Amino acid sequence: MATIVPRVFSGMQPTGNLHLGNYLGAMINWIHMQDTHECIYCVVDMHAITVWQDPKELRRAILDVTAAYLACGLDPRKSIIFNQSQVAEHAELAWILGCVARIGWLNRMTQFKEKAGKDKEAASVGLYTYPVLMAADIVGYRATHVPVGEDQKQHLELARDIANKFNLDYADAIKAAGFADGVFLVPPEPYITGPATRVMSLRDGTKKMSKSDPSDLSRLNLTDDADTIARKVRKAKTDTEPLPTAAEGLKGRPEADNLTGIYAALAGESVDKVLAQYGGGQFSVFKNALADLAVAKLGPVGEETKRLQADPAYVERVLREGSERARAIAAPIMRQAREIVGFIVS
Ligand code: AQP
Repeated sequence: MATIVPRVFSGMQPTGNLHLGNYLGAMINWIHMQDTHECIYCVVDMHAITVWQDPKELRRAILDVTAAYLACGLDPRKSIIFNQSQVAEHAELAWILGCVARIGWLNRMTQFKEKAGKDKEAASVGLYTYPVLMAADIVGYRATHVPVGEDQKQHLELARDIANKFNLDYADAIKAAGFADGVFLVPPEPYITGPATRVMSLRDGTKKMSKSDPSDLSRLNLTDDADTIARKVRKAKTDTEPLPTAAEGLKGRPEADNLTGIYAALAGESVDKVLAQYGGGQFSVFKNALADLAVAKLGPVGEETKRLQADPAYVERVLREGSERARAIAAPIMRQAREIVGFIVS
């Protein structure tokens, strides 16, 4: 009963087009882990509405993000692919975990501070408690590994703290339920690895590449066509110095650092190797090479995404079947959670 199965859970928000940061920071690991782990990949639509979304746009974005998942190489025969709102256990467990988490813990979340901006009183309660729902998403499947970008590290630490506190608060009930080691909720391990765990904006090397940046020039979307990719790379902000010949020369040069990191990640090479080839030369030469590389890597993903977007019935079926499989895992865990906290389960 208390066996812990190695299990991966992660998700992306349908708040716009997926971009190179989502791809290099998380997706690349998601794809590889399909062959070594049981994987559950979610389109986190409930997280999306922490900021108001137009309902028609949201519905389309859920299908678009799912199409992008499939186009990147997530395989519904290997992984469970579904959207969060179709599995009600996420919301139910989030309520219980919200009663375990402390306000002081949430007050320390830097992403809330960034997203809420100056007028925190006007932010939604959902935006504030978002990390609790994220914890429920993960621990509700007793997932052990969570592949994410660097920006999610703090939320993952919080998820571990919540799981540990739940296990302590309900230690006797957990043992009585048959979990001899006292671990009912499994503290998840963040899996933050790869050459580009934090991809920065093409317009400002100090800001994260993000779906919600108002400037489309700040990111490479997975659906951008070849001309658009080339134009965005050419327009990417750089400084006036030529590229250095070794990685240490990138210190204090955020834009050069970002672009060489992107090149290295896409080419599967080290930054030093990239600089050995392009260091000392003009940015324009390097940018042309980067544009060609990005078109070669992202072009096929964009084409396949568009093909799948034209077949919404198939994409909906993937989500429906994935939701059923996800529910089959989450429902018994939720039932145990209800019993452990003392609810009457009939
Ligand atoms: N710039 C990035 N570099 C590396 N990884 C990134 N991720 C996001 N941006 C970068 C990783 O992608 C996964 C999904 O992220 P998300 O959709 O849940 O939301 P987010 O982290 O808030 O990403 P965005 O693009 O910035 O969305 P908006 O603008 O809507 O807030 C996560 O694993 C994340 O780490």
